[in-house]
Amino acid sequence: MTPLSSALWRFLRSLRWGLLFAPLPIFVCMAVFAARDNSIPDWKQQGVIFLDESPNARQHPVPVQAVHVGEGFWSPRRRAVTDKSLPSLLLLLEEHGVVDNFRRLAGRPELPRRGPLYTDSDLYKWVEAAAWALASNETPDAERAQLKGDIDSLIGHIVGAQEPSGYLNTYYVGDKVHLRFTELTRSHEDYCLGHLLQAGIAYYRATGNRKLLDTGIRFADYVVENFGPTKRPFVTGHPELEMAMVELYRTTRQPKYLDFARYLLSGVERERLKLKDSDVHYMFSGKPFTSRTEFEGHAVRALYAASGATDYFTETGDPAYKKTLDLLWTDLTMRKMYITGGVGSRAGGEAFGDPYELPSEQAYAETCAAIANVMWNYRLLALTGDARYADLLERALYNGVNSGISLSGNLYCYRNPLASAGDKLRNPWYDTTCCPPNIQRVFESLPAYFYSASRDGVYVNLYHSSELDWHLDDGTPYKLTQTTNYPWTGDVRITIAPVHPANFTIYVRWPAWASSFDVQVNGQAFLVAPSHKGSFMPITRTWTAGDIVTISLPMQAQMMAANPRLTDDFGRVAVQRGPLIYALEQIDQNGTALSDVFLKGSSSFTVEFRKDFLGGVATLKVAGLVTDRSVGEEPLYQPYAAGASRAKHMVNLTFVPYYTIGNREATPMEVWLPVSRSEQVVTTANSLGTEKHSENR
Ligand code: FUB
Ligand code: ZN
Repeated sequence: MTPLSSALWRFLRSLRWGLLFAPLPIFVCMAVFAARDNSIPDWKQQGVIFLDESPNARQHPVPVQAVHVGEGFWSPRRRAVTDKSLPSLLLLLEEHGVVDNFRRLAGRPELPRRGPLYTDSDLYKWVEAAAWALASNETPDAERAQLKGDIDSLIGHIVGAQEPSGYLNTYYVGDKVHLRFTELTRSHEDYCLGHLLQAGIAYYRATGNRKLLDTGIRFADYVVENFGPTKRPFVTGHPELEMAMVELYRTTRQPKYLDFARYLLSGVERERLKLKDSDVHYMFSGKPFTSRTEFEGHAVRALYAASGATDYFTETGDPAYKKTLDLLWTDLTMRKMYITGGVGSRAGGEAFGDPYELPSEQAYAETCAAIANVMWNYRLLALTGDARYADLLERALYNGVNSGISLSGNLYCYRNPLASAGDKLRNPWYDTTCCPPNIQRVFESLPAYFYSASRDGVYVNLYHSSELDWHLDDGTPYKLTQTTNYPWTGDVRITIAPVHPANFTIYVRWPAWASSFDVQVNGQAFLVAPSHKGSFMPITRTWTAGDIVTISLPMQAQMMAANPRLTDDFGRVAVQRGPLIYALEQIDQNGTALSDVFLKGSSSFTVEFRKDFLGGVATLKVAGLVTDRSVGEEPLYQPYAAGASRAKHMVNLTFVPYYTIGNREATPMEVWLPVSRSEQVVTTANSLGTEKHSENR
């Protein structure tokens, strides 16, 4: 629908009961409803998720195409994905037979089927990422042409592999045909279909081309026609299809896809499928979503399920879902998440741990799980307009997701630990290569996350130099331009230019980490009560072209402590500046062993901007302490008092942003550093002229 017809529809919807007794308006009203039900929304209006017609959505995400990204924090990261990551990963997908798996079914039977049973999803995710690159205003023409050619050729292979029934999976073919949809707890047929749909939707939203979308629809229809409460039973062994089915509903307005999402989330097939307790625990699927009270099992599966359930709630408003989503969010943020926004404490089962089980060195924190955290919080943010979800999205994005790809753009973390003895963290390829194309699709679609429209105006979700070229709910076009060097500095300047003066609200975010939030409108201090950190501040007025909002955020580094129940981090601190978590890498500490370093409880940090270091970062310098004798030489257990007289001397420490770790040689790394327990420092000069301290720790 065009913005105008969409506004007309909403106007009539608001009047529909009052119009009951007026035949002509009723007739008009019905005609508009009928037109709406059958009309396919305009692809140019659609973002990563499309919520313009979702009854419970507070925010309406904007399309990727509506945002021009200026130079800033994310521009080199996104450029690395477009220039290096996408082409190199496609070569690797070719090399490992992932594309041949499709060619094999499209007329090349001599080719072997290679790789684990979920490889189709990796190619679909690559296509989705490349599609968002086409939608991105920053993708250079030559690369755009190359990507378009690559996508079209891949779509040719994908379409060629589809069976007339609509079934499409490169693993369950030949002698495995009889196993189709019979081993759903492991088969990933559901997961691959979900990614096929998301890729098809992305390509459609980027170009208007329906070819891959229609391929996905044929397979989705096959599933919807053959499975359900009165047909064959279905369960998502790896949740993903829930999100995809709701997005397909939003794209086509066909209720059967929303109904199927409801069926998947209802978890009613436990008996028919003879699912074990361990299955429903691990898959986070197979029992009613609304019966969940905490996160458990496989982290990516659980967070994808929560994302799909949020999508479902956004369309239906079923209150049982919101209650469950709130419980789960509290469980995640109070007990089960790393400070980086990473998720998943255990390598065994790639799983959530018990409450407060968040080991640093053993952390699994798969990149896909941090991405799922972003996806979930993006949906919750859109649903509610509540800034706490933007805060969490930002935390996971800048840290736990961002660490997942090297500065060079062609090496990837699968695990993102918070401490390391010097392990190699990144590789170009994993046999289970789910994370690399996942991170690509997030970075390529990132501009759409910066802003969201709403009925009453626009939300500035994330701070970054950029220009939003969009329209108000009544169709009035405007441009919003943001200039900032965030998160290195905390000043943001927003200029607004509607085509004519218009009354609406600009929501600007006071991040939870910021102790103050100074806002000016056209040079005048702006205050609105109540305002508090971790909220959006609404600025409502008649905006005229050239109006300026300036924001100032304090960017002091601060030491963060974990809940004492998180025993792994007890007595330790992490360093955060703005949304960025910092880490110490041994390579920067002039020979000091990281395992002998302590921080003082009242440290003050100096910021140093280094343009040519790690792609351009702000490092943090602080005076810390190092033991005179390595703690490795101390006994395993000793009287408490012995630790109190441990001799230490001062050392200058340099912190780097966590996302940059592991980009040089392999070196020990630590996010959580032990802190001295006492500020009673006895200082003596040692022979080297450095200060020597004896203190409690
Ligand atoms: O199972 C498919 C993907 O592989 C999951 O999302 C990841 O966690 C990894 O297990
Ligand atoms: Zn992954």
